[in-house]
Amino acid sequence: MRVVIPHHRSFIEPLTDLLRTGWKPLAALPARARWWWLATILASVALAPLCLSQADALPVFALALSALLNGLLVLATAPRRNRSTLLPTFDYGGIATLALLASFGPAAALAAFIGEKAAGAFVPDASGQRPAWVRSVYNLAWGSPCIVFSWAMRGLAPDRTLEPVAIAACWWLANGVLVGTMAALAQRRSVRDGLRIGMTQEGWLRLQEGALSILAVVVLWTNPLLLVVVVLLVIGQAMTGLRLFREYEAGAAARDQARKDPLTSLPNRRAFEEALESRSTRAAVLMLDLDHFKRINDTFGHDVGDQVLIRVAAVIQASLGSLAFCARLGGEEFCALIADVADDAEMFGVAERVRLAVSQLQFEDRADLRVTISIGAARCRAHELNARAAITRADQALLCAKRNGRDRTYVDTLLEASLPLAS
Ligand code: GH3
Ligand code: MG
Ligand code: MG
Repeated sequence: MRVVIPHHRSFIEPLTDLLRTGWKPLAALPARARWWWLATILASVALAPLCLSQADALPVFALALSALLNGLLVLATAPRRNRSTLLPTFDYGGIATLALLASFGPAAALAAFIGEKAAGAFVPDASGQRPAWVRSVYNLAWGSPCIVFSWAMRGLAPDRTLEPVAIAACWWLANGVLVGTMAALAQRRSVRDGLRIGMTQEGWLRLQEGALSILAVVVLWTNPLLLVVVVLLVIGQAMTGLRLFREYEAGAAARDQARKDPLTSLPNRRAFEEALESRSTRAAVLMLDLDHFKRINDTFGHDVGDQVLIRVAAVIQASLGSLAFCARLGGEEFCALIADVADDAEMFGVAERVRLAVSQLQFEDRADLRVTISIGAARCRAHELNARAAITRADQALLCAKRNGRDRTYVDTLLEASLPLAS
């Protein structure tokens, strides 16, 4: 007799799911950004015991409490609607971390920081970029070395009142340098560029944090009753956060608009260029061009031409689904970046599916209107830094498809095999 063990979804499964899918955005980073990320994680792991050993005989429960309180603060202050919008405000350590660093030392600050990041990991992420938990680990990776560095530098201050100033200044510096370097590596910029970003854009946010924290700590030391001032400062920080993120939202909407083709609503060339930067190693590119589109315009008029473009865009998008990033490059040219393709045969199959779907398009009031497309397809190669080389090859394949009768798909490797001299 077979014993059937009922399958319970253990708590491990969501965790492994999370790890599997959560790794993807990291895997899409350029290699040197990944190495930097790994190095900072290792550094933070190595520095944590040092932090804890420096704790000024702080009771363990105070540590746990500060972490918990800070975590709860993040969850409580993030608004229920669109919580993720406010998340980054508290994502950067802020008053709690710095005040704790100045008053109780790195162990307390680290615990609070970890609590905040852990809480951040459970706030839903709507940005569509990295999952919140990856951002949390990411921030922990640079945050911990920053805390230790800042604490170690407190000796620069001539007296105890100025100590928090030294700590805050060093926190700001270390934060800016680390975040900027990471940003530069992730965006394939030079480290110098990254430092500039870190010290300006990122740095200003942290400078404000630092200034508020210094005030908070000094105020606490001079008169404990002035705790009210600290509370006001925290509220002020939250208001600044709200304003900042309204600006962020408006900026993000404007950015989205600048990356959208108004006619077909597909991403435009600019958005496509950006998507190319984060392609996977198994990506493929399709270049798609309508056949004799000029004739359609000339025969049926420009308005009908526009309708054809809209319908074709929708068909391309629908037949490729969420696995591909489709864009209108301009005119009657489209392009698709397919995330994961095993071999040329699979790529050809996908392209043919799109081509057939377009050729079956029906226009109710114009039975005589037939639309076809030609497609050039190429897969990215492991040694190529980005998908640009694949685009060039797909373009050449498209040209051959046009020359050889249109309404067909050509794959770049077939050209190379049959035309060894046409390099
Ligand atoms: P081929 O098969 O070789 O690609 O021929 P074609 O006629 O499709 O290509 P060609 O590049 O000669 O013509 C493209 C035409 O697309 C010319 C241009 O007027 C038209 N076009 C470009 N953008 C738009 C648009 O937004 N709307 C409309 N209706 N037509 C457009
Ligand atoms: Mg054309
Ligand atoms: Mg064209």
